[in-house]
Amino acid sequence: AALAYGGDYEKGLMGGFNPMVNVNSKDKVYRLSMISKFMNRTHPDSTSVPSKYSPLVTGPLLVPSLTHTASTPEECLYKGVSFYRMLQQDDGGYNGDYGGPMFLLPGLAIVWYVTKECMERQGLGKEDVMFKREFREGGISYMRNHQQRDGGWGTHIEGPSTMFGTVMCYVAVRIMGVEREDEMARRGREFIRKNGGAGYTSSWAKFYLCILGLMDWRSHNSTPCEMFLLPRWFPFHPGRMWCHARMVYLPMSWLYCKRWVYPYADSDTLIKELREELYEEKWTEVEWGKYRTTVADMDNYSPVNIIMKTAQAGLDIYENNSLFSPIRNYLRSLAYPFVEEYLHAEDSQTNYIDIGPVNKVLNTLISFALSSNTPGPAFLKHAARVGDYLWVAEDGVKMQGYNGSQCWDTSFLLQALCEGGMGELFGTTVEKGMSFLERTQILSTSVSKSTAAYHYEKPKYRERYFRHVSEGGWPFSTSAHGWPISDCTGEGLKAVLCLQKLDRIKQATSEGRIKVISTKRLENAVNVILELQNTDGGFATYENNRGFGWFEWLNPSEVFGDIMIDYSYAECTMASLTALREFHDSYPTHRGAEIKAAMNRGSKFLKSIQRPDGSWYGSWACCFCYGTWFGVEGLIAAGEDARKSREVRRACEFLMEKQCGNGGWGEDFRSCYNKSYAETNMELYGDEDGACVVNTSWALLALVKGGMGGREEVRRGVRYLVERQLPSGDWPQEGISGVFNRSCGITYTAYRNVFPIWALGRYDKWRKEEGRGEE
Ligand code: LAN
Repeated sequence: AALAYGGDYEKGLMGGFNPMVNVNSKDKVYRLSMISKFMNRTHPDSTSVPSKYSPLVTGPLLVPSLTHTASTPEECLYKGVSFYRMLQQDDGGYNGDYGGPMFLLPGLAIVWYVTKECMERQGLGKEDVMFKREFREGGISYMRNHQQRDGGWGTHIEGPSTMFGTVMCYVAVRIMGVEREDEMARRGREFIRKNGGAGYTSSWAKFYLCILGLMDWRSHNSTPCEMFLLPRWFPFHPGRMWCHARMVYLPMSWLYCKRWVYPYADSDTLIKELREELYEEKWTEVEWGKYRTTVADMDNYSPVNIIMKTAQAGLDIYENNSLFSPIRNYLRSLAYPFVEEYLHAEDSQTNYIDIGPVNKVLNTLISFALSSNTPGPAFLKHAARVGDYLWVAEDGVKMQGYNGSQCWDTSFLLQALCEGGMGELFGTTVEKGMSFLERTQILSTSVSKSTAAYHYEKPKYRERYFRHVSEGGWPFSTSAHGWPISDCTGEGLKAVLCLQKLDRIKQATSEGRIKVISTKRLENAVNVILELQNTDGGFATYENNRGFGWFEWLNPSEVFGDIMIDYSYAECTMASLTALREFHDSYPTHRGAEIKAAMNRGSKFLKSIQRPDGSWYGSWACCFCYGTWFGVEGLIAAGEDARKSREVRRACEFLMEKQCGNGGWGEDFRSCYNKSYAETNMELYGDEDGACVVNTSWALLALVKGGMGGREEVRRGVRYLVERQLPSGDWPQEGISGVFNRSCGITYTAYRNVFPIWALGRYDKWRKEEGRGEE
């Protein structure tokens, strides 16, 4: 069974396993059954791999060994690639499990429920167009697997229970069909009631409760859509916010201002039951106004600032005092048309995928509401792309944090292969990868004039919908998604630049098997990057930083930190700088002076955010090992001499100091949360010494780059990677690697393959250049 549009079922199963609280015991069984799926697959490259490296090669079959483990780093490297290339998709990209957050599937379930009930009650058919029964059943298993011992659910799979996670998941399992007396439901309900009832959940969960008719809109803070009427120069304009915050604010403001509620809530028995289950007090006696400001401590990662609290109190009067209704109604009548047009623009620019999983489900609901609560054409287009976000894995069906990490993972792997000198050997893999990157670059001129991409790239529309230039950029996932990102563009560009030097790729392009990526297209990519540099010299994610630090005082989310503006990040800065450097080396005449100036400013920025202990904070993965790798790589690309640089030395010293007893590196998720280095929490994950392969690889990448290849620390780190490799050539999936908004973990299953391969490849190259033998 194909898992809809995002990927295929078999590969879904390969997606990787997250060691979370309840499912550990099944790990081994799943791994073996996954590998067996590949036993009969012939890979076109098999014959070119020296059999020395694939001990079980028989005839044209390359089969990962289930018993043999690598003994040298080089063998380990080839085994790692031999395994991982089998997971390449037919389109040349990679796809992996991108789950982690627990609050996403519930959003989908809630929108599915209200739309399906409306359709059914109006006699419009029962068909579950947006969320099929098999997936819902898988979703229930997912919830069962991730329920914690205390009965709650976390905000993400490895976090402790929060009211946010619990209320969302509880409501989700009930509406997906779990009975009130089911053990999981009973325990979940107890957790909620013990913590004061659903009124103490955080604002996003309250939002969904209001939609379902499980909470009165009085309990939700004002989310005025009038904000979009403000003039562009206004210091606090939604167009200045981080695009993810803006794109969630947009549908939320529409639904809030309309006070949209599931129209059959009052006559729905399940809703009536839930109204009893979620609160301590009787539903009819709840004083809704009081819940507007309540939130459980466990959810309150970034408490709402006093300034925002005051603003919210003022807005509460504006929303509920009849004195203001004429002006409110007037302003809203002006704002709705633009908000609706903007929602539509986002849908069509992204082919109904939308920038992320939250606005995806809210926009879907609005498309339904806008066609008088019936499944109109826009709703059906939305429904058709729900599958892009779903993933079938060992722990159940989940909604992913994005429509995948395809482009990002593929760019890393390809760079790793090139750097490790394996590009020619694994020719089919790189050829398919190159073709994927070619098709994934965001273009507006080569697509049909009738498509949204062509239309919206015009400056007039970009301006209108607060979009940055897209043409030439690379996205994180697919070109259909279409939002370019600084570092994804950087990594994509670097991958293309190194691939283009390979004979195999030259041959494939000259024979017409893959399309040429013209110099113009590379220049466009550089243009996207240069345009994205902030005035502080750093690079943010999708757009320039358009706001101010004080926007964070207005962060209403409670559960997330640093979400209001697009900040400059170490990671985005490094990827942009290294890409500019590589490009400049190959094409020195194109905007040469500007590129040099950009690199200088970028380098200064990186130095300015290096911490006194030599490390960099990583915002998008866990945590200081990740950030420090980016810092080192970025500085060196921007011209720092690894051997002489004080900054690079300090960074390397930081890393070496953090090495664990067994030679690996590891770090706890609390590093991200608390912004200070935390050793692995051994009770939860990691091996006996708290190290894991992903962090070890980042540390090794930084150290070898930083000129420490000959150090004992590096040799031991490499040894660690060899020892941790599984007989198949895969590495174990360990603790959650990714993070966003400081507090939410997100799984990157590709990291356990891509980064060990890259680190070993870099080490191997260094070793050969130094003329050293295998240890
Ligand atoms: C991502 C995924 C990719 C990631 C990198 C490219 C790795 C990073 O270097 C820059 C930031 C970026 C683009 C990023 C930002 C935040 C995202 C989009 C995510 C972590 C994927 C999911 C997350 C998004 C905000 C989740 C939806 C939840 C909300 C709170 C809106």
